[in-house]
Amino acid sequence: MLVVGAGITGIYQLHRALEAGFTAALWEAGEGVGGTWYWNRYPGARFDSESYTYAYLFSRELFEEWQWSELFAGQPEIERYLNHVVDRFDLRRHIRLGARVGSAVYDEASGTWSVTAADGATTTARFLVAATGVLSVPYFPDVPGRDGYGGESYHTGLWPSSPVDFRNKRVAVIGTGSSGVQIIPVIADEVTSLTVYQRTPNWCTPLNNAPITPEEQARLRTDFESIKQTLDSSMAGFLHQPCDRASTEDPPEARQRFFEKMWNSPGFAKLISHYTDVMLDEEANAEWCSFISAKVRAVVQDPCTAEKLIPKDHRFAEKRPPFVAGYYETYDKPNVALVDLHETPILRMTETGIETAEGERQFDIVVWATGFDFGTGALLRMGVVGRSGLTLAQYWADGPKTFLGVQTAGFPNLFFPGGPHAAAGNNPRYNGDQVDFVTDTLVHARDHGYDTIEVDPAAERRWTAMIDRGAAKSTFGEISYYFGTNIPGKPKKYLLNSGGRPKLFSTIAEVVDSDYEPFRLGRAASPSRSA
Ligand code: N01
Repeated sequence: MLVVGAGITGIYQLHRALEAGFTAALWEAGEGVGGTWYWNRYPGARFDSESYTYAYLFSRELFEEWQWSELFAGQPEIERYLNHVVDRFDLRRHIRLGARVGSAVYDEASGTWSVTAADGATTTARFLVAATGVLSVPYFPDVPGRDGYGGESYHTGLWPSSPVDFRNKRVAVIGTGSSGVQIIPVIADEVTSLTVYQRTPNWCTPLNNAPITPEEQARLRTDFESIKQTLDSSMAGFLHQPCDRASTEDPPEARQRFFEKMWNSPGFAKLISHYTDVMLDEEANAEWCSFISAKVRAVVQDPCTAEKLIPKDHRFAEKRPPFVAGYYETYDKPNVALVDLHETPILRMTETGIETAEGERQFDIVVWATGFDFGTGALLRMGVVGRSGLTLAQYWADGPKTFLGVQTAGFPNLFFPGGPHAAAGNNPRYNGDQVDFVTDTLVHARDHGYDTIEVDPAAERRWTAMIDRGAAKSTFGEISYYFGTNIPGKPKKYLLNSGGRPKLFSTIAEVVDSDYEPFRLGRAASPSRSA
């Protein structure tokens, strides 16, 4: 097996493959392991899922020996953790760094994949597992003159490994998604001036991070089994428990108290443990949004700036909401300015800065916090060619088609856990479920003497239709990058599994019960047949 990508999913896939007795190697484009947590090393990058719920759960010893310092760990600690896992399970000798896959071509006669990296290295694998992630291709908007800008320029998702010196610099940050709102408050005090270029404000609520106390560390170790059980079975892969009532069941004063409780709750509790109607009912959502707006107005002293920071075009959770620490407070600092791109759009980059309708501002550093080509970006850049010369780019020209978000018809022995049609929740939990399924499927094939496996097109059609039907009912709107709408020219298709984790679980159970009926198992150089 060749695994591509040494992020959370790829590392786990490599471990599971070796444990199951496969010969396995992993190629990674970066010069270190960690995937998202290697590339996104910008100041302020951190988890917004609780550290121990995002970490691996396959080894109790690992869980017990690694003590997270904070409820929501920062990027350096996460990168250290992933390096620890790689060494702890003796995976490093199977990993080749600096190997960006540029071509992967299926050979029907042998049932294998020929894989070539950008540096010319080649290998052949029977099974190719692209653990290339969903947020791994940074997006730079096509701003005229971008290449002619002469200052320092960084994308949050491609951050250099040597620290960027922000001291005494005039800095621009473009974009106010989860990455932008993390970096902005962290660099504001270091820089001479910070100008934030915001197109769409987000509903930002506090992350409420805290150190993990020694008592809490001890409790986590004792509770490992119950934590694991909850995380393995919960709908979105979190420990947060759903609320037992709708907002309409509480009188107005009690609602305000509950909103305050939500405001002070950690991270995603604000989605999962909120009133049952807040994500579904427009009025309930609007009342929660009014509560957040009042918080913003109370913090941001300049009323004009406060209004610009309050979303007017989308509900809470219509886009993936970011969680923040000291974000709104940043705009009260005298060296920080907000440029509303709806009022004054960017016209072009100059050699020294950014020109909008209000004129040019000069910068030493421009930070692009402008997001990613979500879901399909990395897979479509891997030069994947399946059976009969069909490219993945051709097959997915109108959007991804998958079964369980792990395989696509016409591309035998290729799997992509953690790719399009994957998680809608705490990613490592969902992606781990997919890795387990892929590994178990390959063990099943091996045990029955098969060496090719390919999903039946009918099963793929059913799964993809289920995703499209569910997308219409999703909390996320078409304004969200989950529909691919942030990338010009990308097909507007829902890129998560709209059936969620329960649908993944129930379909996997059906697959196993039916003896892998939705897959065609075969022997290379022999006609494929249904199992
Ligand atoms: O990217 P985004 P991100 N001119 O796409 C703006 C995860 N994550 O890197 O909204 C000007 O959310 C764009 O504006 P608009 C998390 O899943 C997690 O911030 O399109 N601006 C938007 O403001 C997250 O959702 C953590 O109008 C332009 C921003 O760029 C995902 O990564 C931390 C523009 C892009 O926001 C992506 O977050 C960080 C243009 N032409 C990230 N084009 C955790 O806490 C785009 N923008 C775990």
